Amino acid sequence: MDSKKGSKAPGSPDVEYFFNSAPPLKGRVQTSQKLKEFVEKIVRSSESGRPIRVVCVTSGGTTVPLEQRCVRYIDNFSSGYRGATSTEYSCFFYKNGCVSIIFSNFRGSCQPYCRYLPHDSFLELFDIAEDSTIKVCESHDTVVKRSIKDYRKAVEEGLLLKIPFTTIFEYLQILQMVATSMNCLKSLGMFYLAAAVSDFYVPWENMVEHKIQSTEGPLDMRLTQVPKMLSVLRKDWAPSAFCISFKLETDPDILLQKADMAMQKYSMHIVVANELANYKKEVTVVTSRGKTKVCSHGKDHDLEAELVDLLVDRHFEHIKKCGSEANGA
Ligand code: 9Z3
Repeated sequence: MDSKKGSKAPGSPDVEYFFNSAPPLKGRVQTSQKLKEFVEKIVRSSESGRPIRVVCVTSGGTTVPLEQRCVRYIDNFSSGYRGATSTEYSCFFYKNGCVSIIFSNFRGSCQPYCRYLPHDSFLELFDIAEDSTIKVCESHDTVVKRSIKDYRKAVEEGLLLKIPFTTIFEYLQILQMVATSMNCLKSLGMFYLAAAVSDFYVPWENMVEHKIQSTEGPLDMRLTQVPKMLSVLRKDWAPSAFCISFKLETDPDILLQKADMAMQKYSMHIVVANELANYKKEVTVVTSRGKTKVCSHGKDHDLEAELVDLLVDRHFEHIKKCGSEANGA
């Protein structure tokens, strides 16, 4: 694909180049203000003797636009179910009130507190009553009430902040903002990076403005590597936070080896390895201490329950370890 301005992305992945050349994040000022208020409230509560853990959950795929006025894009596989479900279990295992979640998800992907809602369209969910008002069908009544109640409670009590993204540019700019604003929470912060992040992208300045025309023949395109932001997150953005990343592979023979590599290369505390063919049934939690399999026990059982339970324990150990290191123990 020809460069619009004739400039080239660097051959090697480059963090500075990625951020400098990315299109400015829409609503950056508002998002930054919301984040500031959310974190400040948590810091105030923690100072008054109620330490609150904060988990940043990322969820869903990320798109890579091929045109600036985007008609076509490359996508990564993810429904957002794992992130949304894990958000709910985090509130449960940390106990509501002692954790707040920053949920950054792909627009349109699964949302927390919605997984028991029927997948039918809204047209199936509601009825028109005799007096012409809209009411929820009786069969869905309980589940809708529960979802609304749980969701409103989480938002009103300041336990949940949602920040949506669509493109890889938005995702990484948001991750940087969230991480730097969580840095003040030190080890109380945790990152649960379940979003499926593209490894390749077209730099904005190399992207054609208008829709690519098929009349120009077959399309040759060179994609640039997305710089590995996990290292930057660990080293610069939030060095004391507890970091969990996910590794998705289709080849079971390389999965665990790749997860080990990711852990060492990006200094992750935990890598959760999963294989596309059975990712809902089984994951392997990889730590420096060893590997633990977490499995689902049947159709109606989410493995995220055990997974989050285990991760919450590990986060508490991390907080304790950082506390004793700070006290010179
Ligand atoms: C995952 O592996 C998630 O578990 C799934 C969840 C995307 C499989 P769903 O959203 O699926 O419940 O439908 N996320 C992968 C994260 C990722 O892209 N990791 C990169 C990699 O594998 C490293 S950052 O290379």
